[in-house]
Amino acid sequence: MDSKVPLKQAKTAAPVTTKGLAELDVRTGMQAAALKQAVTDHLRYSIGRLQVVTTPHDYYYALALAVRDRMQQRWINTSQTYFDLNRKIVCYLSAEFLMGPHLGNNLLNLGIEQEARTALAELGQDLDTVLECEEEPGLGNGGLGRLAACYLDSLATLQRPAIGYGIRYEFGIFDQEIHDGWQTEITDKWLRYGNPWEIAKPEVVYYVNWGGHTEHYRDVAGNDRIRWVPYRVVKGTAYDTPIQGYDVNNCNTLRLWSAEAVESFNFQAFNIGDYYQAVDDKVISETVTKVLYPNDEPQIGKRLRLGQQYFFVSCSLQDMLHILDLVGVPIENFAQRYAVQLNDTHPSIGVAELMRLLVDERQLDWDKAWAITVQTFGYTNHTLLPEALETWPLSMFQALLPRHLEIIYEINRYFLDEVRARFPGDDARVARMSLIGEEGEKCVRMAHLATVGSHAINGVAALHSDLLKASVLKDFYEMWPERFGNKTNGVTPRRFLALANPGLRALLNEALGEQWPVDLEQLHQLEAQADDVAFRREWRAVKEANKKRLADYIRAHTGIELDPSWLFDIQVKRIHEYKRQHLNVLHIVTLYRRLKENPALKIPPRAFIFGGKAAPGYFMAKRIIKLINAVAETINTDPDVNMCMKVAFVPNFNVQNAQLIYPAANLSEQISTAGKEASGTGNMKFMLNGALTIGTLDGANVEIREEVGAENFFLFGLTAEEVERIKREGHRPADYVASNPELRAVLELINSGHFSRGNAEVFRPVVDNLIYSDPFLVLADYATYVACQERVSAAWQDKENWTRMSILNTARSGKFSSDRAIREYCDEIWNVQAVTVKL
Ligand code: F58
Repeated sequence: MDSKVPLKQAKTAAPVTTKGLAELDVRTGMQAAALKQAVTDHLRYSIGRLQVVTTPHDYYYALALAVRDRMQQRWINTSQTYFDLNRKIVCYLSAEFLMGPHLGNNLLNLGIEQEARTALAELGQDLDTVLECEEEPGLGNGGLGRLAACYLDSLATLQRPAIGYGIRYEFGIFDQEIHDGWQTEITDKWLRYGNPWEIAKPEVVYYVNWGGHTEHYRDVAGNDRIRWVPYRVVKGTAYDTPIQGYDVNNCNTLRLWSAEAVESFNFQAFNIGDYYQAVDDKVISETVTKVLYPNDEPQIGKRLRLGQQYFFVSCSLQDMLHILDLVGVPIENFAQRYAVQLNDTHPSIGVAELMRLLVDERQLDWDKAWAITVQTFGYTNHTLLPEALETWPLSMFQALLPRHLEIIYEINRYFLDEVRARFPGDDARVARMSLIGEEGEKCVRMAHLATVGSHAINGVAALHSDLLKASVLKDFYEMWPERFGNKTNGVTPRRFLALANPGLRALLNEALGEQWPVDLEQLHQLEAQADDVAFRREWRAVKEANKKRLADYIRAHTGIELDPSWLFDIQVKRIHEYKRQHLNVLHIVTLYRRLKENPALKIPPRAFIFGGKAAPGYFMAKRIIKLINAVAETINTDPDVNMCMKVAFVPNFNVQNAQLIYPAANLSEQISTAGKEASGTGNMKFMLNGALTIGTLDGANVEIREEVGAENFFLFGLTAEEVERIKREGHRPADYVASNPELRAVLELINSGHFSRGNAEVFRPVVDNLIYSDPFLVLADYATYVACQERVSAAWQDKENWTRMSILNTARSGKFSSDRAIREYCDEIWNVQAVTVKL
C-alpha cells in the first residue's frame, strides 16, 4: 500500500459541497436531467448490471426506483402530517386490491411523464417499451378488487388520510393462455423479478393465533376473563406501497400482510424431530398468504380462505391499536380515529376480532366495546347472488377460531333479544336474522355479522341498494332503516382516461383545460361541442387511432387481423353465466347464419371482441370461452362472412391490456340478467372513453342511461322485476325455442358440431343448459337483444350522429368518477376530512 495515502483519510469526511446538493437532487429532482442521472445511478448501485447486458426491464426497475425515491418524501410527510394533526383515518379492509401497473400511474400523478420520456430517450430507451415490462400485481379477481384500487387513488387525490389493508399474495390471479380455444391457467409469479414499489417493514409485525381452545381465568382484580390458548401462531409482516395522489403531495399507504412462521430455525438446538417439525411449521404458516382464491370456486372446505381473512384482518386491527398507543390516544376513542370499511364480507370477521381485542386484550367491558365496534365499521355489499354470500360451517369455524365463535354467540344473544323485543312472537324472523344458520349444516352467516356490526351498510348502485333492502337484507332494513344507504361505484379518471387514452386526454385538455381529471363534471362542457363538425372529426380520429392500437395488440397476441374502421363491439369482464357472454355469442351466430343463408345481405362490418378469465373450476364458464374461440375460428376463416364480421378473444384480460381495450370501443356490452350485476364498473370505463352502451336495466347501467339520456343508450331485455316474476311463475326456456325458429336454428347449429370440427359433444352442455334450465334467462332476452343490435347497426351507419352520441357519453360520465363516490363515503359514512400535506 502506498504509505503516502493515510488510511484515515477516508474517514475524515470532506465538508458538504455543492456536489452533495447535486446528489440530493438525484433522489428528488423532477427534471429530466435529474431523472436521467437517477436511472443511471440505480442501474449501477441498485441493480448492478453491466452496461452491455442491460435490458428494458432493467430500465423499468431503475426508473421505478427513481420514481419511488421521488414519492418518498411526500410519503413520509404525509404520515407525519396525519399523526401530528391527529386526524381521523379511513382503513379500507379488502381481501383484494387489483392495482394494475404502478409506473405509468405514478408518473402521471407526479406530473413527470414527459420528463421520464426525455430522460429515457437520452439513455436510448423508449418509455412505452419500458412501461410494458412491468409485471402487474394481480392481487384481485375483478370488479371488487379494482374498485378498491380506484378508491385508494381517489382517497389520496382528495387528500383524505387513508390506509388500504390487504394480503400480499405470493401468487395473484392466474395468467390465462388460450390453447386450442380452451383456457389454461399459469401461476402468476409476479414477484419473480422483485417488486420495486413495496418497502418491507420487518419491524411492523403482529402475531395471529390459530386453533386451540379457550379457558377461563381470574385477572388481578378478581374478574372472570377468557383467554385463547392457540394451537399455532403465525407472524404477519407489513409490506408498504405508496399511493400517490394526483397533483397533490398526499401519498397514502397500501399495507399488505405477508405470513411467516414465528420461529425461524433454531439450528443449535434441533434434533431430527424438531427439525422436521420446524420445516413443517414454516411451510404451513407461509401457506396462508400463498395464493389468491379465484372467485366462483365452491367455498366448502376452504379453511385456508377463512384463515387468510382472519390473518389480514387481525394484523390490520392490531396495527390500528398499536398506532393509537403510539400517539397516546385512549382506546375509548378508537371510533373517533378510525373509520373501518369492510369491502364485502371477506373482512367481516373483523367485527368479532375487534371485540376480542377490546374485551379480552384491552379489558374493556362488553357494552363499551360493542358501541365502539358498531361506530367503527361500515359494510359494503357487492352481490345479491345467494351462492356468493359467505357462510362458514360451524365445525370449521370452531376449529380455527374458537374464541371468535364464542364472541359471535354472545353478539347473537344480545342481537336476537333486540329482534324479539322489536318483533314479539315473530320466531321465523328471529331464525332468518340469526348470525347462525340452522338449516342444513349449521353455519356462521358473514353478511349478517357484517350488518349487525356496522353503523352503515351500502350497496354499490341505486338498483342494487334497493334490491338489497328488499331481498337479502330486508329484515335488517326493517330493523334499522337509517343504517342503509347507496354509494354508486366510480372509477378513477386518472388511470382510465388520462393514462389509458392519451389522445383523448390531449383533446380534452385543449377543449376544457387541465382540471377535468380532478373535477370530472367539467366534461359536461363537451356537450356544446357535440354539434361541431370539426370537433367530431377530431374525436373520430382519436377513436380510430385507439382502435388501431388495439388491433395491433390483438394481431400480436392472437394473429387475428381487425380493421379499425369496423364497429368495435366489446365485452370484457369475468366470464360468468349471469354476465351472459353466451347471449352475445347467440347474436354473432345469428348474423353468421343470416349471411350464409343470404349472400346478398349487407351488414355494417363489426369486430366482436371478448376478454375475461373463468374461475379454474367453473365448468360452464370455461365452455363459454371455448365456444367464443370456436365461433371465432369458423367465422374468421370463412370468406363468405369475414369481410363483414370477425371475432377475437383477447387472452389474459388484466388492468394493463384493459387500458388499451376501453379506449378502443365503439360499443360496450353490459348484458347481464337484470338484478344480478350489483353495479359493474367496466360499463363506466367504456362510457368515459366514448363508447355507447347496449345493456339491460341492471346495476349502474340504470344510472348510466339516466345520465346519458335514453336516446343515447341501447336498452333491451327484461327488468329485474320481470325476471323475478318469470322465475317465480316458472321459466320455460323450451317455449322460446319452439316459438322462435331462428333461435332454434342457432342453437342447433352450435349443437351440431359446426363450430367444433364435427364434434357434437363439446357444446352440448352449454346448449342443454340453455334449453332445459337457462337460469339466467338468456333465451328470454334473445329476441329483444338481436332486435336491439339491429338498431345499433343502423345507428352506426350514421357516422356523424354516432360520433355525437359518443361525445355525449363522455360528456355525461362525470358522475362515475371514483372521486364523487369517495366524497360521498367520506361525508356520509366515514366523516373524514381533507388534510393538506406540505413538502
Ligand atoms: C363485483 N364483485 C360485482 N366480486 O360483481 C360488480 O357488479 C361490482 O361492480 C364490483 O364488485 C364492485 O362493486 C366482485 O368482483 C368478486 O370478485 C369476489 C371476490 C372474492 C370471491 C367472491 C367474488
